[in-house]
Amino acid sequence: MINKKIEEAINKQINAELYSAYLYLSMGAYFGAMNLPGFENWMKVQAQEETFHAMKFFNFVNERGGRVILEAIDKPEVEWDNPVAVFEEVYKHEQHVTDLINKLMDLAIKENDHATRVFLTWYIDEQVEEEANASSLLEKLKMIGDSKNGVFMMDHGLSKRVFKMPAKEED
Ligand code: OFO
Repeated sequence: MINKKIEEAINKQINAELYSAYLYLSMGAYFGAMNLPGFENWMKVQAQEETFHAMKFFNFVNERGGRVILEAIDKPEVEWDNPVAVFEEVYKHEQHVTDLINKLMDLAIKENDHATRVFLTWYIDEQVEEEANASSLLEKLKMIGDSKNGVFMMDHGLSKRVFKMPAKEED
């Protein structure tokens, strides 16, 4: 049986992950309107990953005999000044999510909840990757600067991204 404090904290994190999905979908819509379908695709795949993160927490709460409570999701921003501004926000947002996951881990340790502690290590690793991806795309965009050619090349590269279910979750 899951402890109430942990259940509440995970329910909040489910909302944060779904907000992340919503934010990235909004960024995808922004890129779609800019005629950058590769960037749009990257954001849509990112939104799928965030939904997966939320569902992994959702299933964990259920498995441990807890109750998932879904709250309203905040409205995300809809406009940015340019692609660099978008990826600055992605990077900042992922650092914020890392902080949330670290706080969840602190709570699991404080509450002696070993199952949650072990479960959260997946998210700790995932956040290292999330921050690295955001930071590397941000750096690339900064290097490209005002070159339209560079942005179109990058757009082509990002159009190849597909959502992959993490191997352990497939069966
Ligand atoms: Fe769920 O990792 Fe991004 O936000």
